[in-house]
Amino acid sequence: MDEWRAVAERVRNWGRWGKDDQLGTLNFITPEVITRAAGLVKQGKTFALGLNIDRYGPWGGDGFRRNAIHLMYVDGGDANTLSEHLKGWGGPVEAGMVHAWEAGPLRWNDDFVIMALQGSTQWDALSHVYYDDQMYNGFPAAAVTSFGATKDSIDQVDVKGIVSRGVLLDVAQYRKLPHLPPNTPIEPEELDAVAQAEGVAVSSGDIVLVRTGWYSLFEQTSNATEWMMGSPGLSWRCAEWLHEHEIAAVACDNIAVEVAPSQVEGVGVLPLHLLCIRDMGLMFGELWRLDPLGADCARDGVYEFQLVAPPLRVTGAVGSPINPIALK
Ligand code: UVW
Repeated sequence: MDEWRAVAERVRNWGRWGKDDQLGTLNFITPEVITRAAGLVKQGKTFALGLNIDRYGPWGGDGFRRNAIHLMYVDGGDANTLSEHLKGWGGPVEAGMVHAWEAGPLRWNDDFVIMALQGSTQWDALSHVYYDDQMYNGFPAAAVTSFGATKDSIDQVDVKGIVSRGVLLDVAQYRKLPHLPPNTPIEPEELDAVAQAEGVAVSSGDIVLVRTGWYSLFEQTSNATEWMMGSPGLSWRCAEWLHEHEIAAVACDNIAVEVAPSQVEGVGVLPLHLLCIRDMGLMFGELWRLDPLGADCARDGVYEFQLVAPPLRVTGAVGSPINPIALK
C-alpha cells in the first residue's frame, strides 16, 4: 500500500494542464499526433471494435449491471393503427400529420435501448472512480450528484474527438496463446517486449490497445462470473509505464483493463483504475473487440493505425458506450 501511494504521487497529473482541466492525458493528443495518425490509413481497411449491444453480454440478471434491454415501440404490428395513436398528439400537429399518415405510403419502426453505460464496449470517464473523496484534478467526489457528474464527465472529453494514433500490443499473440491464462498480470516489461517484437514504438498521445484474447473465451463459457473473476490484464505497475510514455488512453479486451484480483494489499479492488483514472486522468476502454484487428495485424505486420473512438455526449455521464473504429 505504501508503494502504491508512492506511485500515485509520482503519476499524478493534477494541475499539469491547469486547475480546471477535465481532459487529463487526452491533452497529449496534439494536432501533430492527429495528423500523423491520419497518415497511417493506407490500405483502406476498417475494424469496428465494439461488441454488439444486446442481451447476450457479460452481465447476468443478478449483478450490479445488466445487459442491454432493447425494446421496439413502433413496429410492423402498428402499421395500420398508428393514425389512431397520432390523433392523440393534438394541436397543430394533428390534422396535417394524421392526414399525411393515412394518405401516404410511409410506415416506420422505432426502438429504445435501456443499458448500463458501463455494460458493453465503453470508455470510463474520469469521474468513474475515486478515493480519499477526490476525483481527477482534485475535484471533490461530491461533484457527482444524482443529476450526474458536474466535473470530469464524459461529455467534457468529447471536445477531443476522440481521434489519435492507435497501437495494438497483442500480448496473447506474443505468448503464442489464444488467450492468456486466468489471472495473469501483464507487467510493463512485457509491454516493452511485445512492442519490440511487433516492431512498433509507442509515443506521446497514443491510445494503446492491449489484447489478452480474454473476450473470445467469454463467448465459449457459460459462467460469466468465473470469466470476470479470472480476467488477465495489466498489473498496477503499468501505471508508471503509461505515465512515462505519455499515453493518452488505454483499452483492453477484458472486463476492467487490469488483472483480477488486486495485487495491492490494502487496495482490494482495481488499484490500477485509481492510479490511472483518478491520479493520471487517463481513461480506460473496456470490453473492446480486438480479435479481428489482432488477426489482421499479425497478417500484415502493421500494429499502428488511426483510431476513432468518440464517446456519446451523455451530459453528466461517468462513462459511455462506444463503437471505436481502427483504420489502416
Ligand atoms: C468498476 O467496476 C468499478 O469499474 P469498471 O467498469 O471500470 O471495471
